[in-house]
Amino acid sequence: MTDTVPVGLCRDFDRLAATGVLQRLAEHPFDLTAPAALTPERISRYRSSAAGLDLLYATQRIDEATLDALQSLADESRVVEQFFLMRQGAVLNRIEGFASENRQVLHTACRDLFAEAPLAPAATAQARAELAKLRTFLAELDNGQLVNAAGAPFTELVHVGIGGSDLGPRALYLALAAFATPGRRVHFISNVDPDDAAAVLAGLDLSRTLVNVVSKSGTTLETLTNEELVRQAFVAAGLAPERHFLAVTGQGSPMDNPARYLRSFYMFDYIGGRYSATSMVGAVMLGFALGDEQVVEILRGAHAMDLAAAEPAIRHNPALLLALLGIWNRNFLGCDTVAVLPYSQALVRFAAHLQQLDMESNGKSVSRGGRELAWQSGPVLWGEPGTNGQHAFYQLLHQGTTIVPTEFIGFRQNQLDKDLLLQGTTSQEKLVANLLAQILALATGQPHENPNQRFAGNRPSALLIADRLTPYAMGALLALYEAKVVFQGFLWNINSFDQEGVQLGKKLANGLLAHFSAHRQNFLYNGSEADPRGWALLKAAGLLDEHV
Ligand code: G6Q
Repeated sequence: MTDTVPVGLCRDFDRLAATGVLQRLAEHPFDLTAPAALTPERISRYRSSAAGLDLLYATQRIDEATLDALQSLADESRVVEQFFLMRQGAVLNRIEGFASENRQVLHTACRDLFAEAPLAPAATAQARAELAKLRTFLAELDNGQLVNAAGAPFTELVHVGIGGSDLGPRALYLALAAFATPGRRVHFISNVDPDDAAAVLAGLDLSRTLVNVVSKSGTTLETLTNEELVRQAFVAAGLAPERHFLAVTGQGSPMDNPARYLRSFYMFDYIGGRYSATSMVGAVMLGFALGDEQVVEILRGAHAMDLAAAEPAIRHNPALLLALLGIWNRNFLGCDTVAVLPYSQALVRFAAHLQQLDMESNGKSVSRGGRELAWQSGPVLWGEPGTNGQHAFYQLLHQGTTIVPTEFIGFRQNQLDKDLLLQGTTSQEKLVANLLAQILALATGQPHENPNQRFAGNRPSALLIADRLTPYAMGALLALYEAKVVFQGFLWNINSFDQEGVQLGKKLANGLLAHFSAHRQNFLYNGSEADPRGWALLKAAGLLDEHV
């Protein structure tokens, strides 16, 4: 099935009846600082669960009337129906009436592997075939069939990619490094800054190193440059790159050249970069580090959340509920940013992944109908692990003039079995006590006669909590945020799957590079004629010799 989504489903946000209701409710949002606001009954009732994750949302500025209106908003925009059409393979990556991408959006097909009747059978068959290739490759590494020229096993893997080909995979690896196979290490090169590659390569035994080059397009400047840099390091060490380099790319891309690689894996047009962590883009590196069973666990967790996202009742669909609470805070309470604060050191790069996922998807100014938006779309998303953040920027969260809604992430147990009992409590207990204390402090505030010690409260937050950060839980968490972003895009009636906003900078960078190379070849080149502003900037920044 490759239908487009019926235009009738793409309703503009400002034309939905529920937006008017929500605007009226937002004149008097629920007051979390009122003495009887945060009752035990409210705290236990405002909880929604799926795939082993609980969403606690009593500390949002909502009541039953708000939730009912948010339900109407979801019903009116038929977001769950659109999500289902997406999973079936509808062409959602497009702008009606204008030249645009025109693609299906099928990252969910990578984890529909477990369904008896997958919703997009052709895409899931391709995902199955790639997973089977990966399993064969990993088995050959494990049983010693695939070794280096000296007969020694590969112990290191350098993952080379950028943007969607780096952030999600890297966040997942760091989140799950506690489950890594002993003796295997993963390193990442993404930035075209040569110091990034140099720092990674320093001290690596290249003879035992695999290099996983990941680029869907096979044309990305940073990745191709870094691949070449690393290839040259192998050649200089007397090693044959084709015995060490792996490729993950789109079929038919310039990188689709199996003779240059030990193995080639594919990802497909219908999976966007920032949604690709559960395709081969993440799976090859994660399979090397964690083994294929853990990769399957990640996919299982993600699949469970994809299924849960099909629930139309918002109170029973955490991904949709989180999306709607975000819209309440953004469009009706006027909050410009959202902070994601994981109380788990392993999630150190998760906010960086979500920055891309959310802001590249929903940082848009035109609707799917090509109309300039008359409403706000995606907020600025940022975050850092707690408790570190508490000792840094939480001052602003509690007492700043900007209200920042927060999404806390926590776990009941830590990943490893090491902990310390000190002064009657474990470190894990200290961590979660701090998390819950922040939630209460932000919501209820603290009156004080000294204005400098006053906390206004009414700062909304939500908590996502699971038992332990396992591969399954990580898959569920990743898919929850993917679904949240997609739901918000549907609600705002924007295309969450293109990224035209990154093109202009790329084009101008290529123009500036032309100055450098022409300048290198011909000392008399006068670039000011070709591009006076770029030329002037290069000179003002001291990047070209003054006398040229
Ligand atoms: C993500 C974007 C972008 C992309 C990178 C890398 O959704 O499309 O971040 O992932 O530009 O692209 P390649 O994988 O094609 O190298």
